Amino acid sequence: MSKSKMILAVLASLMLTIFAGSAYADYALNFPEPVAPLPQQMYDLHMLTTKIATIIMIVVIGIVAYAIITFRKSKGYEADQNFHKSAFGTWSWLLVPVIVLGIDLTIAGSATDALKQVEDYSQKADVTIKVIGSQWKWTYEYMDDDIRIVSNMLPKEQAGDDYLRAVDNPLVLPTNKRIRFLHTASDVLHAWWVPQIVYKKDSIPGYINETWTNIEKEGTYRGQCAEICGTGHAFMPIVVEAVSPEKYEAWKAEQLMVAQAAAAEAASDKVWSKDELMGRGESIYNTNCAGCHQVNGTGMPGVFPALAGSKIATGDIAAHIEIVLDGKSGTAMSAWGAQLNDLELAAVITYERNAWDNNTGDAVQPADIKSARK
Ligand code: HEC
Ligand SMILES: [Cu+2]
Repeated sequence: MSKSKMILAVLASLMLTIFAGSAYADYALNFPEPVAPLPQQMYDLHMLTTKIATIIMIVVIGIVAYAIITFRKSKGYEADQNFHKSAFGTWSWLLVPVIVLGIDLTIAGSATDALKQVEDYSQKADVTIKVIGSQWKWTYEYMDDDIRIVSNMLPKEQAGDDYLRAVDNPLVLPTNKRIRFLHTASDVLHAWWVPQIVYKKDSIPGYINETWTNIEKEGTYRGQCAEICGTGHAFMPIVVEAVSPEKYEAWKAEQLMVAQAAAAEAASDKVWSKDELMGRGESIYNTNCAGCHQVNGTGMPGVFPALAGSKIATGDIAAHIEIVLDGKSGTAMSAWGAQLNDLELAAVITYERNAWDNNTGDAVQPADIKSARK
């Protein structure tokens, strides 16, 4: 192939990649279209500034190109020593800053309104969600209802084409309601970022940031953590499922029913077999604990202790229950007593005491947890 043919082929394949349509929809050139009024306003601002910047770029490059060609030395051009005395030379010093200021104020005018809305907390929210970032998952607490969702990235085998974008439990939200997000984190800085539905603010441990939205269209909206938060930063995607208020109410009722059934089950005096507890404990462990202690229980040397062969996980049961219930203040090990019910705690502790060759043979019962709670 000749050189020019090769360049043509490369160009053609580039064009194909850019314009090939649906297969490459995810690699669009611009931001995804917002589905809420305030993000839409921000998107429009972005388009306005991009257009202005493009026009300025074309004008400036045009003038520079014209000057390079017209006033070049090889043509014998001699610099005009009296340019500054001409009318244009005199007034352009005033004119250019005025034009620049005019453009700035045009942008600032629209931006001020958007900024004012970002900080507008005066309206009552219909739904309030506390969004907690942690290494490396998102937890959503529905403040008006007793619902709590832990959202983990799906492994490659389950996610397929949506690998790095799919989660086990999405955040479900109603459309056409004022939604208030309270952002915080349990360990390091994170940032919950779903540009189609809401603007971004940092999630900071011990501090609460607020954002709000009103989603106008049903659909699945994706995002990710937007603050480098450690080695698992790329593995905390976000999925928001926006549904009609009716569907939302139905979903909520179902969640509450499931939670109630789970609470009733945990409160019953049934004595569980070790195998039953192990079966439940594994998934609870993988969802809540493996982020730090790792799926195979090896932890991360110097940061998160290994549970495989750990003194606590193979020693005194009371001490094991205590650290899981109350956590260890000043470390990343949080108190799970408020987050998991008695059965879940019994199951996860039983799992830790028997998985990875810990083989203590212990089966911790919900009743043991209940009495340890005091
Ligand atoms: C955010 C990270 C993190 C998560 C998630 C986490 N832990 Fe821990 N865990 C730690 C750290 C750090 C320690 C060490 C605390 C210390 O310094 O004593 C620890 C210690 C422990 C210990 C004592 C181990 C030993 O030998 O010292 C047990 C048992 C334990 N965690 C169980 C759990 C269980 C059960 C879960 C899930 C319900 C869990 N952890 C989730 C960070 C975590
Ligand atoms: Cu993060």
